[in-house]
Amino acid sequence: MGLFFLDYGAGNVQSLANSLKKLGYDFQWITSPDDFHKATSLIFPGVGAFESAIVALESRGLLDPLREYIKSGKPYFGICIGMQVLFEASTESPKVKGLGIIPCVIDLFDNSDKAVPHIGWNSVDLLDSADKSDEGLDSSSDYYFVHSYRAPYDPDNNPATAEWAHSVTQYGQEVFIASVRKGNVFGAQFHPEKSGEAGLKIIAAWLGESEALRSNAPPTPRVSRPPRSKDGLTKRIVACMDVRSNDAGDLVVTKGDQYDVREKTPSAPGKTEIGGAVRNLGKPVALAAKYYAAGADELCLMNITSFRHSPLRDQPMLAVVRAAAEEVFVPLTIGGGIKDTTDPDGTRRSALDVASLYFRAGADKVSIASEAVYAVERMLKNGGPDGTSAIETIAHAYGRQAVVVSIDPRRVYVDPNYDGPHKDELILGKGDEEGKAWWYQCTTSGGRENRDLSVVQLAKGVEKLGAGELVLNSIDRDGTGKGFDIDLIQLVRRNVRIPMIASSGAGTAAHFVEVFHKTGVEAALAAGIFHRGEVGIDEIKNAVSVAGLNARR
Ligand code: 1PR
Repeated sequence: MGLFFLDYGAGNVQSLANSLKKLGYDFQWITSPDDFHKATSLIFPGVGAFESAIVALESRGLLDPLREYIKSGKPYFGICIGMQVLFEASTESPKVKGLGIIPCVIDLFDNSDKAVPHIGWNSVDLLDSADKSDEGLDSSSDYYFVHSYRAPYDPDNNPATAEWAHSVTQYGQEVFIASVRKGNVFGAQFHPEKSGEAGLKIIAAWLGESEALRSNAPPTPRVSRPPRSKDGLTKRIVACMDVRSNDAGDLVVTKGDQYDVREKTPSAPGKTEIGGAVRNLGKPVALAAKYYAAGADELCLMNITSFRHSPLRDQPMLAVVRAAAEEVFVPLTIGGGIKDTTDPDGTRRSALDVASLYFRAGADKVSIASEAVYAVERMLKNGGPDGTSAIETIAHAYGRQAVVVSIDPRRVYVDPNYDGPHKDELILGKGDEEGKAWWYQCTTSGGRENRDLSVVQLAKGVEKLGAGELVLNSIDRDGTGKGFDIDLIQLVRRNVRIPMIASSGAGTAAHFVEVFHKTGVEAALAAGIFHRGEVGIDEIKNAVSVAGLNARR
């Protein structure tokens, strides 16, 4: 079978390649217009921005051959942007046009009642169709979505588009098209390659379906599907691995207390290192595979190693990402060192180049910490964004959903009558902390440097620059097991509309329920309790479900 992949040069196509490898299929890349003639099946796994995809296809002379291929009746499977390009256009990029095969314009989610982008695991409702093909989709499974723009499902006003709808999903009070299917065309807004075993089943079903079975059954009239009181988006449980080289030079997963990753006693008598040896909690790839099997909804690998000065020197970390991406089929975020760098041979690499290396290795999102602080400081000084920051350049190429900002704030205790510049963000302690007052200061370099920027200034600033999501750490709570810093998380939640991952301090399953109930964050992350085997991911999901919240099934 001539199975081909269309890669327009942006987006993480590696994940899908890994899925096919796992399922035992070989494929080739479309590199020139002629390849479309050789293809008997085509998958277009687009991730990122609509305009980047269309412009890249056009500049490589691939847009018209793609349209011809689809019209020829040969099997096509578009994922995310690979589905969206089938539409007329997207309000994301008014200057470019889509293929115009589906008569509808893709539009932005409304963020007045929910965080946008829509990131996470959501359920789908399969619609009845004349040919009865479910394409391996299952209404009792959840699938991974990551997008800000969607095709509305509106059979009353746009029946021609609704005819294409194969399944729908609800986010907030909006019902949108989750998959399309007609004749030789199948498309999914979600990412089967990142949707665990349920997603692999879809890919396997599509690859296994013979061409003869791709019927041209008459379109089925669609009925409206009014929004239900609650959508199916699940609260994500994220496992984070801080990775660095230990004193023997091996990359290990480590974990600090308030960001100090060394044992409290020296590694050997007479050793002169400050503190003891770097804590070694296991091998990154083995732990990633373990957390995937245990049901983690998402994984983070934070590169906190000391040699992340250049991508060339970062080959061991890239190898870790590559190997982890072959084992896990849920989203993988890579952080640490996403900035402009210079290789030892003098080659300059932009933050976008560095991020691209990670995306190519299998990362789905990159996480930026120190550079995000500097970018917001620059923006505040210059009075606006200038388009050059890592956040802006990476979001432009890969879409804002691929850019996470990791925030490392620390409490600054002040007099309760404090009247300084951060007085509007002052927290007055309650309970055990009665009588104390503090604000949250941003830091860089893993908490080593304090900056004159508050957590609210940073969060609002990176949202403006185009970040798609926040990981909100707390240096004070990190590794303590005392629970998430609810005051901090509520403060930031009130000030931004992008999704947030609460981090630092988880000690029990009840802490997850507390943070979801009290702050409404979309996801919560832990490290130490997982590495030490103290709390299971299933135990947390169970507690979340019992508390009446959605957890991935
Ligand atoms: O500044 O863009 O190069 O990114 C560096 C990244 O590395 C930042 O995201 C920063 O948070 C992280 N980092 C740097 N130094 C450390 C360290 O520990 N010495 N790790 C570090 C931060 C915090 C979380 C941790 C949670 C949950 N680790 O990642 O996983 O606090 O822990 P817990 O559940 O055990 O409480 P740049």
